[in-house]
Amino acid sequence: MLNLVLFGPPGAGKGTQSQKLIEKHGLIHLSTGDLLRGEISQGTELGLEAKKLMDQGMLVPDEVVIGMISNKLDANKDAEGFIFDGFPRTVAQAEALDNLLKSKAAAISGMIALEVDDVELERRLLERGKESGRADDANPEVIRKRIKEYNDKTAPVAGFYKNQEKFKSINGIGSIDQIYGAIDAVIEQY
Ligand code: B4P
Repeated sequence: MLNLVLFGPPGAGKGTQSQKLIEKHGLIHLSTGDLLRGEISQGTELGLEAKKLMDQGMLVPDEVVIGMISNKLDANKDAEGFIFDGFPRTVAQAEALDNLLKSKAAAISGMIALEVDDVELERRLLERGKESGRADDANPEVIRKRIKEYNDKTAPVAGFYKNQEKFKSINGIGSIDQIYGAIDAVIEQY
């Protein structure tokens, strides 16, 4: 099984690159951001609670996203592998993911981190916000809050995978195809 964590700050290109990777490698794409937006659009209780936090640029509680991922793993028992996009976002989520995979005799193959500076992140997200209708992309203050949440709570997740010698970082600035090529070169080594 190939189980990849695509890592990076908001707007780094995780969702964009995931789309290209699933086409080539036949993996199941698990984006907690997409799953949460699905709950919001269906108007579920979970979605209503998550929306309040997401609109302020804050992370949703660990137990909510861990539960969603656990359900998706159970629903895709025969998958050849997964791309985890936007998950894990805290060390507690990373520990939970390791345990979930262990219980299925599987493990993370590696984490690939996309490195992009804050100025470029803000530019990309504001650009997307003009068309996406996403409240969290429309407001520079909310974008800065998301980047702060990333630095405070998510950046330490890199250390978790470095300790397991599963961490690789890539320059996330350049054309989408260039970056995809660099990611694919890392995947070839797994
Ligand atoms: P996500 O949906 O994960 O949102 P994101 O980080 O903004 O997405 P991503 O990084 O994939 O965007 P992409 O680069 O593809 O999360 C949203 C919210 O959900 C979080 O703030 C949080 O509240 C909540 N949440 C999600 N998961 C959670 C978890 N595990 N725990 C707790 N809370 C959670 O795209 C950005 C833009 O850049 C696009 O417009 C794209 O076209 C553009 N772009 C991409 N690559 C480019 C390139 N190379 N050059 C120029 N532009 C590029």
